Amino acid sequence: TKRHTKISVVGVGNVGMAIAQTILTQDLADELALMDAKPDMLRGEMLDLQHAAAFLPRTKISASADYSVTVGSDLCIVTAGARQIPGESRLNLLQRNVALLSDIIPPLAKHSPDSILLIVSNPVDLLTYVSWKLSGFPTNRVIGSGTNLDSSRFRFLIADHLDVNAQDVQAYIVGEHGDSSVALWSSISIGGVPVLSFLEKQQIAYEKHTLENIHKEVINSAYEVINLKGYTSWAIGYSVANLARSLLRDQRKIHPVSVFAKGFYGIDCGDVFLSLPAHLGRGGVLGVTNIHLTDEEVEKLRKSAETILEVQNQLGF
Ligand code: LAC
Repeated sequence: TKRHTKISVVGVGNVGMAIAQTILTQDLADELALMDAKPDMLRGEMLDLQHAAAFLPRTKISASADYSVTVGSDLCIVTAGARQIPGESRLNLLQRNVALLSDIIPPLAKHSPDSILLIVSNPVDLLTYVSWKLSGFPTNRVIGSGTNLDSSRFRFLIADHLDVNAQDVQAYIVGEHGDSSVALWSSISIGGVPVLSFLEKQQIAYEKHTLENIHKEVINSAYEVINLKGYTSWAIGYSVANLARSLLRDQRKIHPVSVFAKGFYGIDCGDVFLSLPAHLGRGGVLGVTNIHLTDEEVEKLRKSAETILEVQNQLGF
């Protein structure tokens, strides 16, 4: 018998609603609870989603500014927080959003003590660490959306460059969901064919800087979306629904997401959360995959961990 699943989305701005809509269209939960501090907008969003019931799989949709609406959730997705202003780095959002999550996480965890926390608010790696400390949950049940989205952008750009389907491009970006993220060139494959031999077979001119430019474009294009429309929403919405499916349907799929990284890939500099290729299932993080990294990639990943810890160590958690 299919297990009853409840997802709570805390923060129903553009990101939260993109996630909520994708959860409904992909039939990922029996119950969807929406939470935000603005009761009118919250009720408006709930009614607007409920009115689509005739076109969607049946999902009980509730909404309240009170945490009781989230009770007994299997997955709590947190998108609440200020968003980047054009040109602002994600790290700059930190103080505003640490204060907000300090109010949100304890009651949310109390109402759903067995849930998986999935943090989306930025800077996501630091806020996932803060959520871990505030919730008291074991590390396997505290995850940040991390570079699952960066990796999707990476796969899109590689696929576009090589005229193939992004779903056939296996490529990871790991580390900070931010400027110090690391593109794992050495493990990119197209339909299982390592990218360098794929390029040779297709007689596509290969320049190392071409691949490095694609990584830079992943970072810059996220800033560009914010500069052009003020926020990102659709890609993060699909990215988080993709994670929710793997978690709640126990898919045991590998995703690059922000996990408790100490002890993996030589990261021993502190209790840091950053994105690594992790197996996700009903128990949350089931394990971290050991893929081969070149010495250069290991060094960049270590630097990314240090970038996060430099800021994190000033937080006082
Ligand atoms: C982005 C936000 C989710 O990368 O950080 O679009």
